[in-house]
Amino acid sequence: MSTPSSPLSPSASPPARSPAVLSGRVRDSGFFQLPARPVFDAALVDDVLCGRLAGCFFKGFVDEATAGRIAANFWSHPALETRNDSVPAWVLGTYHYGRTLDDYLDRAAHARAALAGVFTGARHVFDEVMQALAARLGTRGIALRVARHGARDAAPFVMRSWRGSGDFALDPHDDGAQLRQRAQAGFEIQGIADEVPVVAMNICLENDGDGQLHYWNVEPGEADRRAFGLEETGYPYPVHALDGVSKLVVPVERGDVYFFNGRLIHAVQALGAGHGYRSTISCLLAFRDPQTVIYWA
Ligand SMILES: O=C(O)CCC(=O)C(=O)O
Repeated sequence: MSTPSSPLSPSASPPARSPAVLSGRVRDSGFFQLPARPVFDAALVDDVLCGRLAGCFFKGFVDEATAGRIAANFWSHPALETRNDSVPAWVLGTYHYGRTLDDYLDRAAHARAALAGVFTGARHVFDEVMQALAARLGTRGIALRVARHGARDAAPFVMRSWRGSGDFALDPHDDGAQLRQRAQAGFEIQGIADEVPVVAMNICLENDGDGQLHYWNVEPGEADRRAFGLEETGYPYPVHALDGVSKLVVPVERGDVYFFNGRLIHAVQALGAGHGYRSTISCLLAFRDPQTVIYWA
């Protein structure tokens, strides 16, 4: 998640006459679950990618020493950036949201060395997750690869620490709208069909506050987003528009790796007064076609 800052980017402000309540697709209780497991299980992630399950958490995937080392590498990295826009965060690497395609791909190429640097002296936990998932998908003849545009690769992941100061460190949003940004026409993620889950993957390296994941059982479609003026951003939905929508609130702890269908509205709770940081490595994944899953940040 990130924020548009250029004139090419859409406005994140809802129109004056946005409806009181957000409408969208509501799922049954068999789907709308975020089970937690003690051991990584790529079969569950496969279920999320295929739309059989909303999401899943794997507790303690990253040991304390590794998490601490990656977090330290993040905070001391010379390429660490502070965002002061409507999605305040510290960021290492880049993201496609709100950028023109050329700008994003240039940044992705430049970010590669910085991203490798976060694993100095530590397990490469991102590769571990992707290799386990690739092995699982491979048994079904499905390839897993980074998204691309011609010969240029997308950013494989981004590391960030949210620092919003209201009720949420990251406001309610959906991850589907960003596949429709006009400034990225032709990027292969734009070919992902509307009914295909867009799966957010997060690895939590530190969280010394609240920072729970709030996950609402509503998936806005294009018309629902349009009613709030959020066609290309999916961000931010006003909290009052989610009144009465059923919601899961799930603790996120250092060491967790978790996946969820980002087409449903979600947010990150504020850390709470006096608390420090909640830092994650993150990317999005989706079936591009029946034989290929792609990922990008
Ligand atoms: O940090 C999280 O748990 C969720 C992040 C998120 O919603 C996003 O990047 O769009």
